[in-house]
Amino acid sequence: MAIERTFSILKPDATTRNLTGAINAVIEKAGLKIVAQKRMRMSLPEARRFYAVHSERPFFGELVDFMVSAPVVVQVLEGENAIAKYREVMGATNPAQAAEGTIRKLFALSVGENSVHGSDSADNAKIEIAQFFSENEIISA
Ligand code: RTP
Ligand code: MG
Repeated sequence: MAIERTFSILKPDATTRNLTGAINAVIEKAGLKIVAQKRMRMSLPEARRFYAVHSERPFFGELVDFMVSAPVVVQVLEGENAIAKYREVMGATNPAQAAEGTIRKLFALSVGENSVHGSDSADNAKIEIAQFFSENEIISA
């Protein structure tokens, strides 16, 4: 299996409840390596661009407002099969449907305030990583 990179966000509901370390522990325990990380405040244009695929969805306004409401931690995760593995570790979008032990089961508050984002494909991982990190900020070894 190939070593992949995926893009992760610890969302405002996680940072405001001081869960950065607790979530990172779950990520690392799953064998994913945090090869880049920064805490930042997302701007409105950045959030709109990031979630542009959802711009026609009824929850778009709410989603963007939430993402700019408090700091986020953006990350690049690396490991075997990292994209699918992180989706598994995150759990279902709606925490009520998330499996035991997943980040969303452990920490998420609701379908909106669901603690983490993870890329859903290799193409999107590339695009999302490039939106927030330059290659020299990603330290694999
Ligand atoms: P993400 O993109 O954040 O990793 O989450 P996901 O793939 O599991 O979910 P997606 O369908 O891509 O939706 C993106 C984010 O929008 C919010 N959402 N709210 N109120 C709602 O019905 C609703 N549906 C989705 C969630 O924060 C979701 O993570
Ligand atoms: Mg998604």
